[in-house]
Amino acid sequence: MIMKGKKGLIVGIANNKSIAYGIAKAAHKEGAELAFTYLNEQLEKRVRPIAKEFGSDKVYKLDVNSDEELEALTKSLEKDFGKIDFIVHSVAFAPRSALDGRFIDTDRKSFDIAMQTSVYSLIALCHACESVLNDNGSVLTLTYLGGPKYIPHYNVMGVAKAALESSVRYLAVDLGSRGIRVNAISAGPIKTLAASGIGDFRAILKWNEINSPLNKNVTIDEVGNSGMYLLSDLSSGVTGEVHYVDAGYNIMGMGAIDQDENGKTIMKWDKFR
Ligand code: 0WD
Repeated sequence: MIMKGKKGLIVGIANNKSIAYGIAKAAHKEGAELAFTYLNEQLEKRVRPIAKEFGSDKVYKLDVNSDEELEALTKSLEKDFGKIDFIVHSVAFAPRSALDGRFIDTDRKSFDIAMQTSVYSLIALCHACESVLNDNGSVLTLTYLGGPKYIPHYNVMGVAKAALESSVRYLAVDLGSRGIRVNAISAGPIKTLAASGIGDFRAILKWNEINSPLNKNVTIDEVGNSGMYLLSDLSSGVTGEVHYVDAGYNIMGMGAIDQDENGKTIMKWDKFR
């Protein structure tokens, strides 16, 4: 029980397919006490039963774009949950229209929305929670390979993830003097509500499965288990990192090679066409 005695805040559960749900599940299994947030009333109906599943009645409304709600959250947290040891930030959004077509056509408003919700939200959350976070705490966010590399359709969200990964490094320095660590997990593609907004997502999943060293896609449980390392004291010497949990896909410089029935060398992808 590596999280026994630790309290944490989980931001970004939409349903039980969410990556944040996988992390909450693993944290609960390892003995952590959890508090949750929901974006709106529609999602509250999903998040409350999930909190209950993990033995918690600490559920708060939070739109990460609202300074008022961030302030209210920290006040409520301190009052009825006390100081916390970790935060999971698992939030991203871009208008669907910006996740298709040419990146060059990204309009100013979509760019702002994507950056505010997917990047500034981490900074704002850390700033708001600074006073309720215990020394030697841990902050974890979720990113994707579309930040450092080109991924079809990821567009403005790729730029947002690059900025998020950079923010992780700057926040790691600011909070490092109190022993608070800030890291990201770069997860492989997983079918969630947010992912359904990305064009050709099924093809992306298949491509990753075929071309990753482990020949599979990762699950939210695998991301959750890896998250336990970064949230727990096991990683007390690790901060500012982007840790890949993607079945190894990011190490590949070229798609995997295979052989057809005649022993001829082909791209593994060709077998699935
Ligand atoms: O393939 C994937 N699914 C990957 C996701 C691969 C690598 C990284 N990620 C990242 C996402 O970019 C995101 O940062 O993981 C994080 C979590 O995404 P998810 O678990 O894939 O998606 P989902 O279950 O939809 O949870 C994201 C939630 C929102 O869901 P919806 O679908 O309603 O947008 O983020 C929350 C919301 O619950 N959210 C907000 N929370 C507070 N304030 C806001 C907001 N303004 N906007 C979205």
